[in-house]
Amino acid sequence: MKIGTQDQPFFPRDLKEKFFFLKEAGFEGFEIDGKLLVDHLEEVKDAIRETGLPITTACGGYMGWIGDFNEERRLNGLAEIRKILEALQEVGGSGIVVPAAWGMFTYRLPPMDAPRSREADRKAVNDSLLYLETVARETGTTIFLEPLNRYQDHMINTLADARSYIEENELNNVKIIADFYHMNIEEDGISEALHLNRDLIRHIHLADNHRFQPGSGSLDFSRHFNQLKKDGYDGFLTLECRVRGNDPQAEYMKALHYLRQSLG
Ligand code: LER
Ligand code: MN
Repeated sequence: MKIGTQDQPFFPRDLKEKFFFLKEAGFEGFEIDGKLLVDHLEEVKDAIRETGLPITTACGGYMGWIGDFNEERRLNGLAEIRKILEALQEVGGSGIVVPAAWGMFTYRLPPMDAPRSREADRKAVNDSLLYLETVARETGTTIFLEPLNRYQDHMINTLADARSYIEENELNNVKIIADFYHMNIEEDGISEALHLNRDLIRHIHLADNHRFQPGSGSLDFSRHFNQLKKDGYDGFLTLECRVRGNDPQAEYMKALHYLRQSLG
């Protein structure tokens, strides 16, 4: 298993400097914002060539969720995701991380009445995934479908939810991304859910129980990594977390060290 990271405010802003910094820090891959990739494709290619640091995946950087309530926005999101997948193909990235939606609606906070039925939710997500399945096939990429916790999305919260869409539509280019932070809220057990869905998990996001840097909270990373090892997971573990402490950069390096130790 390799360790990657998303961007952080304390990384250099300049793209090439960012890549050199990440390489030097010991990260093995970078999960890039989709818009940053599309808008700076040539610069990203140069940075990969000069540092050898790969782009693993993209996350975000498009307007309109695959399960958007607004049809025009949903279709716009799909068109932008297509562009991101085409760019990923050019840089050798494996695919894009997509939730059903993020911050659009939750059943758990007022007003609690959804503006659309569960059947219509499902149809929107199904339609989007069937379309993205063909784009992923054409571009040799993968759609990593991401369950989010109940406060961030009302449609796909557990790995089992994500699996049900993949199975119902017989999708081959849509897989599951397991995010430890969301799993800690939604799953009965992180290791157990990882094991049950081992055939579909192809990407992982890491944060501790409170979404701060791994090692600062209560998750048992060694235990979950051992489970992944036993199940033959050989994909990326990508840091997606907030950072607290007086010196965020030093805390982040501490978290990377902690993860390497937990990997054994
Ligand atoms: C949002 O909480 C999240 O986990 C991101 O990966 C969004 O896809
Ligand atoms: Mn995530």
